Amino acid sequence: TTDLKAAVAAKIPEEQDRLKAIKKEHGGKVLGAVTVEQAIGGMRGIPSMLWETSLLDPEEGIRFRGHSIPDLQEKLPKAKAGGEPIPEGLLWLLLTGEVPTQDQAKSVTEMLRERSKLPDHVYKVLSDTHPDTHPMTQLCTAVLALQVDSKFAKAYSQGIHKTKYWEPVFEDSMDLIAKLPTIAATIYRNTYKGGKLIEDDAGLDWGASLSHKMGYSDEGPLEMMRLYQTIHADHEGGNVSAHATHLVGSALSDPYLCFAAGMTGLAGPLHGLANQEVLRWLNNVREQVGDDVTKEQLSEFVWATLKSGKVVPGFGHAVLRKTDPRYTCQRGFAQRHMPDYPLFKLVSMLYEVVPDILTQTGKVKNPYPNVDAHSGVLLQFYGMTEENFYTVLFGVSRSLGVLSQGVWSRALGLPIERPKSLTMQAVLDRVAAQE
Ligand code: NMX
Ligand code: MLT
Repeated sequence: TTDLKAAVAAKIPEEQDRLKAIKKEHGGKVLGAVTVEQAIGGMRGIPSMLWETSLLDPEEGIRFRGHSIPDLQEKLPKAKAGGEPIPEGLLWLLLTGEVPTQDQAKSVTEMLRERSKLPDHVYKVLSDTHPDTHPMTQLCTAVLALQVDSKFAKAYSQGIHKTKYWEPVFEDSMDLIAKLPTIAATIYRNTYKGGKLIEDDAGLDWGASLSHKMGYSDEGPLEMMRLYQTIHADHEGGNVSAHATHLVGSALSDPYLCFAAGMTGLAGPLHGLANQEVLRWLNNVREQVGDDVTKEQLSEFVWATLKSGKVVPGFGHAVLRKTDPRYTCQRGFAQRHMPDYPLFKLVSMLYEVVPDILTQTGKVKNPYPNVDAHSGVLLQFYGMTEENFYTVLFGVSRSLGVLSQGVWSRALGLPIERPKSLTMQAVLDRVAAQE
């Protein structure tokens, strides 16, 4: 079939049975003990939630439904031969577990295009926001404004049977994903281009049309945006944006409400806002030292950042312990398309300098670069210079992963999330009881 909803529907019974069997046969088995350090240390490493769309290995990085990023660059359908994958193909993969054919990916492009029109009131909400409102706040506002059209919220209020939840959740998720490029481009044009919007090009795929509506329609930025939107889509379930979306969804809040929650988390500087922070940091280097910076000057700059009690943005990771394959993928793109670009050279030099310094601090668990260290270089090269907008691009992509999982969470009947919290005294009491 080329019908995405039908393809998902066909998978649901076997996955429901699989989960039932896992619960029945292994429900009482232990996945891992929880230490005091984990409970007070951001729950790092505690295996405590289901997330079907992707899985991360600390050394190797992310796999989407079992596929690594290089693997997907090869296998996913493309807009042009030998080019970058289109994110619609990834959406099919995330939702069904199967790499789509060219026709299946094309049908997703068409399905999203049919749903892409933004209601007038959302344009109005966006044009009425205070001009200094951060683009991520505007994104959350627009998503919440769309919630009035939630098919799940309506169906729930009309008493939908729980076995059918996934269907309106699927519909809302596709509606929202379809509209996000227009929302993002509208935010961009309102904030930086005097509100002059750009007519869509009906021949373009979902990722490319985002770039086009922002005002960048050459082949270079279109291909870059397809890749960007593919690789930022998902990073298993425990990262702040995915977990927030999942948590809020577990209360049966509809996809608009869940996604807005995820995006308020993505807007934090230790998470998605790091791509903005990286650019600011790079611009500071260039302002203070110039473009011909030496490794020694760069080292001094890194140390100064650390000594002033700040993090080096774009480096480190809560779970990865090697260079992020999303970084490597973007570096490959830069090597192919902009090898002599000064900003790329600066970022490459940072790769040689920062890991050593972070290792010398003796406390940073992963001294290597993450996805955010490199994305700004690609965007700057194609003229998208407004770094405060970068996290919105990350957020549009993240919708693919977190909303796909949201469909599966409802299809599998996952319950409301409610972990146990403890006071410090309760921690001490539990420890004492074991001694
Ligand atoms: N620069 C300076 N210090 C760092 C860095 C860094 N890049 N990374 C970790 N540390 C510090 C960290 O602040 C902590 O210090 P303290 O004990 O004084 O509180 C110590 O090293 C141990 O932290 P880790 O266990 O290595 O890292 P954690 O899991 O707590 O945090 C990040 C992970 C990603 C929040 C952290 O590495 C960081 O702040 N990186 C910079 C911001 C960034 O690039 N975020 C983007 C992540 C990817 N994304 O898009 O979400
Ligand atoms: C992400 O893409 O969500 C980030 O790398 C953060 C994470 O996985 O913790």
